[in-house]
Amino acid sequence: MTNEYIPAKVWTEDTNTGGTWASINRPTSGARHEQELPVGEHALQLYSMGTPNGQKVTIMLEELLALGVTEAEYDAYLIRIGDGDQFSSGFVAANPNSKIPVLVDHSVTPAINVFESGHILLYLAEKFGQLLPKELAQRTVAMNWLFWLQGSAPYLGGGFGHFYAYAPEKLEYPINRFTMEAKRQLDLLDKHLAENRYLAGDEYSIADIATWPWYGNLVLGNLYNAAEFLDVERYPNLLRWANEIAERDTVQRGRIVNRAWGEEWEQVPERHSKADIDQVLAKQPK
Ligand SMILES: N[C@@H](CCC(=O)N[C@@H](CS)C(=O)NCC(=O)O)C(=O)O
Repeated sequence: MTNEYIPAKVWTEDTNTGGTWASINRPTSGARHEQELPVGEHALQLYSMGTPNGQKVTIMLEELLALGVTEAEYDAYLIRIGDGDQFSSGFVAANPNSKIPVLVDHSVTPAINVFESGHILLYLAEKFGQLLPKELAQRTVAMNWLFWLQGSAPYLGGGFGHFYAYAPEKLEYPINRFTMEAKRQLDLLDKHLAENRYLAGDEYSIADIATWPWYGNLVLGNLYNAAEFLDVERYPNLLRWANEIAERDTVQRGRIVNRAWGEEWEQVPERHSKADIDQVLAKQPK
């Protein structure tokens, strides 16, 4: 391996790295343009995009609705991160970190802004008393895996996925480094799921809802087109779990919200009522 790059004494912004996300990246935070966020009729307002981090929250909201929690009705607005919508003054006021998803809860005054997808899941689980085991030991297992996911997925997305799928050049060193870590994570999940139906044992929880959009989608071939490269057949327990969760009606509904790419029957850019998803799913070939 050769390396002709010698870092400058001080890094400056004029370095153009190229690649899919280069045009929106800057080394500063804060709003870049003035624009308020739209607000719909429901108490819960979600500003997101159907990436794995976005899917976590829309799957959670669909799970809550399926459990009969009518207060979980929500409006979901599409934030086009490639166009820089996350840098509007309205979005930054709700989430100064400028990353989807962000949830605004208008059921209380003043409204509460909730950012970080793992925290949004916990906020909703606690608010509605659902999808988080009540008993301390099992709740702790669920929280272990929820925190694990939040800490681990960036190695999969920002590490493996970035260098395998998005970087302008295929670079051997980072692809090897992050493939090693991604496969270690897959092996860890596979071993845990050999002994457990769900991440927190026998109870489906926010730990599964956080993890499926990343590792479930990955092994099912829905993320980075990397299932063959990662030889996912080596993780049968993880595949069993991924397939079982993929079959849930709630997951099939939640995964297509705030999505504006792919097949016609998997695109619900905005969601304001149950019918918005029903109409799109009805187009799916039988
Ligand atoms: N730790 C955050 C990560 C959120 C995140 O990385 N969101 C990405 C899309 S998946 C994003 O908004 N990227 C836009 C940008 O980086 O400007 C969470 O879990 O909510």
